[in-house]
Amino acid sequence: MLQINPETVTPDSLRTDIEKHLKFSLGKDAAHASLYDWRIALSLTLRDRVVEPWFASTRQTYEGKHKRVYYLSMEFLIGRLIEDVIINLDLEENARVAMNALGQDYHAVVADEPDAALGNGGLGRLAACFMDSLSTLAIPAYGYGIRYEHGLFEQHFENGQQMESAEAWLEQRHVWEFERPEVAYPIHFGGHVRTENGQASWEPGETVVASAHDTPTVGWQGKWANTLRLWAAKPAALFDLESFNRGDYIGASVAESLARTISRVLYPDDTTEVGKELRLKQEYFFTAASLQDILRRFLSEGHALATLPDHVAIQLNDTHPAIAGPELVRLLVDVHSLEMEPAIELARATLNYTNHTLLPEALERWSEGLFSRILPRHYQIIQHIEAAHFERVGTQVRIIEDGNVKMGELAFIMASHVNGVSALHSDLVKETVFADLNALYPGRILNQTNGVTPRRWLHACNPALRRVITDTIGTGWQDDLERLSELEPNLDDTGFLDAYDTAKRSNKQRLAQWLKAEHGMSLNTDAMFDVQIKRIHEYKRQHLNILETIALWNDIRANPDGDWTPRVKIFGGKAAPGYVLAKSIIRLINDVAKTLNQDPVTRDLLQVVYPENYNVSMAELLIPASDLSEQISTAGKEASGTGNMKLSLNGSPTIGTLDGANVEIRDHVGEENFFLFGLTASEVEARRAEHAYARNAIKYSPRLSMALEQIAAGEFSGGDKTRYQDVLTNLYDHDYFLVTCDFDSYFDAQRRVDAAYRDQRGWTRKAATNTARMGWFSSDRTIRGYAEEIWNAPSVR
Ligand code: KOT
Repeated sequence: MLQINPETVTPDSLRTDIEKHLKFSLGKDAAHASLYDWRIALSLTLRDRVVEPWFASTRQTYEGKHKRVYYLSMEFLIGRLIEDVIINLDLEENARVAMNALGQDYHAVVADEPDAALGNGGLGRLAACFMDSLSTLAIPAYGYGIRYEHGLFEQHFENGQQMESAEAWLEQRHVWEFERPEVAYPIHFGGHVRTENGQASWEPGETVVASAHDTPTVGWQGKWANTLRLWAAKPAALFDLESFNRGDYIGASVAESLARTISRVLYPDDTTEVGKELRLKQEYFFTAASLQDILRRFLSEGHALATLPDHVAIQLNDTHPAIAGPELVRLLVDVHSLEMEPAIELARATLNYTNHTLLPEALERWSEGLFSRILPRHYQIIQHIEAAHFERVGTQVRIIEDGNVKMGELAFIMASHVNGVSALHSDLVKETVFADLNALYPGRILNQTNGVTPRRWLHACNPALRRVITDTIGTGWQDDLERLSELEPNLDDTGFLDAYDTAKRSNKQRLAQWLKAEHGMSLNTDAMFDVQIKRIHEYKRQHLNILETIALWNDIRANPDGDWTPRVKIFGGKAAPGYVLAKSIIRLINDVAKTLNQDPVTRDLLQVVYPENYNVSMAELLIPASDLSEQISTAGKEASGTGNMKLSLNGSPTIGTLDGANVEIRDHVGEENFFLFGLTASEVEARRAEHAYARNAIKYSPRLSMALEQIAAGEFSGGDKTRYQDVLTNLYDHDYFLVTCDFDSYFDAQRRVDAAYRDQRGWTRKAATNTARMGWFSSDRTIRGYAEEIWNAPSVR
């Protein structure tokens, strides 16, 4: 394990190297350098300091023949990479001093880096937190994914409506990756399978090349660095010279552009319906490239194939890489000449699968027709896998059924361990989607409750609170987060609570300044900041929040001199571009914001803001400034949540349902520091069976009725009575997510929040107690769980 050489990280050495890079890597002199130039020069300087620990880690893994973990994920939602390096190498202060000495504003330089938005939300951000923890814990690991040319779309609002535009992070120089032109694998699609003497061989119709790009991911204090290897699609033959010579200039580059299409864009759907041919190709593309790479590395170390599971553990991040099962079998049988049955067993012993959602529309299935056309050999192998499974346990559960290939069943059957992402979710996985498979393979399903990296989600994003914590309990909590419990004895200490409160206030001011500068919004920083940040989805119920906002507005207007608790409701999040109802909810929030923020009677008491284009970097500003965390999903629908953990950790108590990891958060922080409301998961199921449950709930709730009637009357849409017809019809007649049934309970919980917040000292104590008791939710704890219970991959430390 490498120790950073302290001489290479002084402000002077940094400054010298920044100037050197500016001159020799960018060809600029300081007088003419732009913000961008300074940022690239600083980044190259920092990158130089990552390379040594990175090499040392790779060397140590090879020499020690350590087991490696491979995390296969369609998404890695990393955000700004410069931050990871600065945080983990502890270079913040020295980099600031160096940049200041060069006449540059350090914060502006860091903020100039575009977010790497190679993910939609929770699933992708979890993968990024896991990479941070794997390196911090010195577990040899590779993340494998796709190097999308365009990450998640950019959102802006026109008349309150979401508009999307292409994101283009790679238009700027991306200095954190190392291109590896020599690491390239052919990836085949289509064609047919020829069988001779019982030997199958795949004669593909189309081939592209997967080309590797490596980003070092350095852990806390730079003692270990793993690799994030992202694949870009390239044509097998760069250019069709024959067509070009014939004068067919467009035809000459068709193959190239078709091939590149595969890694062109991230699909913008988060737990919503997917199922396009290109998506299946993307999934196979990165999975097949990763498996070839894994086997090559494994065989280069001289191991026998039969020992694969002793040296390799592969984790499938949901079913997107579930084709890994049949692909690994294909490589073992067709390329390495193993028999089918032992190949299936070997593959299973190597693979594990994490389920991240129970929502039926997000459970992947491909039509047999499409699947067998794109991957004919894999279709055959899946039939073999299914036959082996029947042989073992009987025919109750099929992989291919009703004309579909079901990826959840495939992933389950081909995994040695299947895990859910919170205690409640894992129980529901056992009781619902995989009840039958759970009975056939008892013990295969286990739980690993999600976590978040405290380096980025406390230390880096919240310097004010970081200082209070370190002043109180000393340093070392960043990689041992349970030490936050040492704050507990200070929870009644006036000095500590004052300092905690001051930190929160300064974070609120920082956010207000940023919102003013970037979005032209003015916030009352004395008000409670009530934050709901996440993808827009019916099950997350942003519409429950906005309905409560309307009802509160009505109450305030009826009694303007009442003892109200001033609030700013802050929303952030994107909707999948094809998700019509989610987009209506966005527009409704913006319409309500416009109306309320103009009301002279109420606007100092209740304000609604919705800055556009929520992303990781915006989350890093919002989370430390939040007073109240909205986690209000329909019970049973949010697999875990991780925003809930980040907010609570940063001193923002939760108002929430008993859903996902909320349940465990409440157990940890204590019920008096959590505002619970709503139906439980089993009550939700029961209520849905009742006749006219939504209309009845509306009828017996005067506040809800009034809010819905105001929307219907066009009160927020300039008299347009039809604008929110879809939202209203949905609530009255379908309300699958029980917004109406939970409304009163939610409204009451919010009034309990109001009362609690008026006792400022009491509130600060609740907030600080949240911080003190959230140590368990570090992704280091989660990764230790995977390492011990799933991967059998110890730290090399
Ligand atoms: C599913 C299909 C396509 C794209 C994304 C998903 C997805 C995302 N499934 N689950 N998630 C979220 O994963 C997070 C990390 O485990 C959870 O905290 C969150 O509850 C899931 O909604």
